[in-house]
Amino acid sequence: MSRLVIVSNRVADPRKPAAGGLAVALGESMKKTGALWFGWSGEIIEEADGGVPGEGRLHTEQAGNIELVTVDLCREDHDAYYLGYANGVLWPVFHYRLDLGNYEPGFAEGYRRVNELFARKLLPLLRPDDQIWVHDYHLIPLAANLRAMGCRNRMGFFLHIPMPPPLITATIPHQEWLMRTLFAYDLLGFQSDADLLNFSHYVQSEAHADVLPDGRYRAFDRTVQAGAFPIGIDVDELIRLAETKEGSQMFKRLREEYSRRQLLVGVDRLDYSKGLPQRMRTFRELLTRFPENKNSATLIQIASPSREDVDAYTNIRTEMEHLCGAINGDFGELDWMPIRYIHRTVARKRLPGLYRASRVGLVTPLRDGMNLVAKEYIAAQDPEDPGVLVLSRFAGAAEQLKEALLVNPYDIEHTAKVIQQALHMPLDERRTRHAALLQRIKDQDIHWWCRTFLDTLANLDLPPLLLDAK
Ligand code: ADQ
Repeated sequence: MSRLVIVSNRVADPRKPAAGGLAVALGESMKKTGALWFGWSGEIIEEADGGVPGEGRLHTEQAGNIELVTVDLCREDHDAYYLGYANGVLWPVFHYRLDLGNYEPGFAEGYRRVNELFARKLLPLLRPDDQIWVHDYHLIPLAANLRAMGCRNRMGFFLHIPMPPPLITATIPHQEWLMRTLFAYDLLGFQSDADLLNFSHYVQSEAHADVLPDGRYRAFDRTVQAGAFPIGIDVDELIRLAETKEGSQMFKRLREEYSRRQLLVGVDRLDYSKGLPQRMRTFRELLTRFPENKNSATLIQIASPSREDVDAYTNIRTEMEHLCGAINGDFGELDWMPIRYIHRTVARKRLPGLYRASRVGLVTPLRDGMNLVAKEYIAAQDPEDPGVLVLSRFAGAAEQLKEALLVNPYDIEHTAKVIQQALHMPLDERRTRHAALLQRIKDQDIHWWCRTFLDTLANLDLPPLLLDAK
């Protein structure tokens, strides 16, 4: 069995409680074969302390039979690669927010430099039969860099965020180069069929690729396989967490506190793609249009701080504070506040109890690759008395979770009506919808996702060729 090499912007010790679902799932695959996990150390070295562009010190740590290898970045590289091209250009554009892109000329150069640095540091650590799995928009050109240095290993890439339509992709500075580097991989994974279709349209219209009869794409003297591999969650772990002492205490406390009221929940990073201001306006519309919800419907919105040093994120915090303050001021009573807004990360073990106590889960991003909160909300419900998921049709999850109530989050009036429907849904219908949703997230859970992607990569019959990264 060949060793697995994971490359992602950040690296986590899968044995630590804060590791998160992805790290745990990858950890499981990695444990089987032994593995190397490579990424940025999280350290930024200032120029005054010896930080040099395109250079970085390596750190190695052993986590069982997984080797964690990380590299430092100097300030200039970090700002151009991470804050700049990755989160200031690719993130907004891939989420259809051309207005929020920050197209400074030096960003692409820094992004290339860091990908080249990653490749240079990783190459000597590779064994000939390693399988390499690269994750997300930070590292699109990594395979092309590795191939240019002579690497012939099998390489797969998974894009966690949406793939936009061709003309949106075309707005990205250096997009021809960026998209061409995708062809250095052997397998490309997307979250949904819609993303795969956008990729397919792009390569046919912009790269003049041939689609082979078996569905593979041929361009730039390379053939690449592409598919949709919707990421899942660890459903059993979520159910277990909901039923632990801590989970059930949280559930009981909230149910007692809100015994005469209806709870709604939202859990997100504070990111403009998550549609939070629209959600707050929709909640106001719910209270105005259906006044019976006053002194009853209560929204707990947890929004964890995120990327606060990227310019496009500065306004959203102020906007949220303003909206929540205004709604609470206009509708609140001495003994009731409509919105409990928490601008912090909540410990993972507390989320299942919160989800379970909430009659409605609000997952209403304007655009999202998948959205794991939607799946966590379903997994945490009591099957005898489940809550209702209100889900944006623009989340990748909507392709799978058809039994949720699907909404257009830009349409505040209609979404408010759907939330009202969710709050009054009869028990029978709630159970039927929940059972179907639960089955779906069980069938395609995080283990299924890891296994399916890696098996597909391992079984490809493709001798890797070389591609110039320049
Ligand atoms: P994210 O944009 O981070 O991920 P999401 O899929 O919702 O979005 O995952 C967030 C995770 O963090 C969930 O497990 C959630 O429980 C947790 N989380 C979020 N807010 C939290 C809070 N305030 N406190 C505690 N925990 C919180 C990217 C893509 C998604 C894609 C994932 C995985 O943008 O579309 O689903 O990767 O591929």
